[in-house]
Amino acid sequence: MSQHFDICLNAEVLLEQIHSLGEIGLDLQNGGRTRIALSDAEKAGRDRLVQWMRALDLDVRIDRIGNIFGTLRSPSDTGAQAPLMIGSHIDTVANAGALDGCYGVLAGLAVVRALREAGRLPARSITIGAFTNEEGARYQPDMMGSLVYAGGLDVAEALATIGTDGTCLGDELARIGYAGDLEPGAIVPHEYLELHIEQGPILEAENTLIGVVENLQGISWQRVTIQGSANHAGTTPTRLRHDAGYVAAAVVTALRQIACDSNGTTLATVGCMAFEPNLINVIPRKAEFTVDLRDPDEDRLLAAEQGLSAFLRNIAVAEGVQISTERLARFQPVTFDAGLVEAIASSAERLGFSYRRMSSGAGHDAQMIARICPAAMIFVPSRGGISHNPREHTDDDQLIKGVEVLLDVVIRRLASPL
Ligand code: HGY
Ligand code: MN
Ligand code: MN
Repeated sequence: MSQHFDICLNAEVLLEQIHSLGEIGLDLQNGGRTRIALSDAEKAGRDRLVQWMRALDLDVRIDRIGNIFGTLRSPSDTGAQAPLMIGSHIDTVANAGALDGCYGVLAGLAVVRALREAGRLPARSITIGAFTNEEGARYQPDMMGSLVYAGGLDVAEALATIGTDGTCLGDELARIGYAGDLEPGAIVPHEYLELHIEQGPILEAENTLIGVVENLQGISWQRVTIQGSANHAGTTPTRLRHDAGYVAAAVVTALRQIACDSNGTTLATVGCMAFEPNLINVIPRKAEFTVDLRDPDEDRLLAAEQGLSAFLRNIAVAEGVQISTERLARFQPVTFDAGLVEAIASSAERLGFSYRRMSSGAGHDAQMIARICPAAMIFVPSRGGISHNPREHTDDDQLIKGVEVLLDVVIRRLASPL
């Protein structure tokens, strides 16, 4: 229980809201929920969040890239005060768990609710943020809303993004009614906190409750297109083939080797792949696939990218195919604010919770907001290290304790609430 005895979390409402939001976009056939950015299901999730923000009497604003902000105004805020921001995202991948992103946004509401229910107002305004298109599944890059917000991507360019389904991001944002008027970045946070599930195996394996996230690894996303020649599967000798399918498979194997050669720090993933004409008896004339490379060290990430480029150059000549690449996202590793990191560790210590300092393998909005203000993250364990999967799970008491740490940090960062 939080040390601020008159300020208590309403755990019941927090868990109820996590469950309720998790019901939106349920996919009973494949499991989990799917609220891909700017889809009808995501709109429904947005509408529910705005409803909850309004029920807490927060000042709700939407910016031009659809980021949603709810602010609990401090009496000392005459309108120009930089708020303490708590944020994350509520869009999901396909067949996702209920916690990725949503936990952090609803934890922010829980912190504000605890102050409201204690009849307290913060010495500094608190803004809860839900950033657009964190997952980047339909429109790349990922963390797009927070990237625009932090000034890393021009809003007009982001709005013109064409999705994997051929839709225009700006049109979809307008269609779901979330093309706001607030200039991205108009609310400059004093500092930023993000509570998130670990989505990895470390905390559970070490039987540790709280992850004090010091840094976040670099991310490189690209789309690779291989142009070969279609031909008959039964009459074309191997030596005469320009087989885009074979080359794609060879690249996937080479990427695994690049990852293994890095002593495990570089991670390589080919998540999407399509062949044309995609018929059983035709040698593929075209293969298109995505490459996700990650490493905590920028030089090693660069080396992995260069290793891939060299492999593509060589195999294009060897197999007589044309290969082109398109960069989809590129973020360097980020180090979070030492003072905030220390505050999180102190709160975990004070509350008597086990904790350990760690890196984040996943990308998060915090890595973008860290460009414009001090930022840090808090993790809670993921059962089996599983995420981006309907089996994503964190025990209720772990979820609640994670928010207690967040509340403790917030109250101490805001000095004494009025
Ligand atoms: O890709 C990521 O790490 C995040 O889930 N968008
Ligand atoms: Mn997330
Ligand atoms: Mn995610």
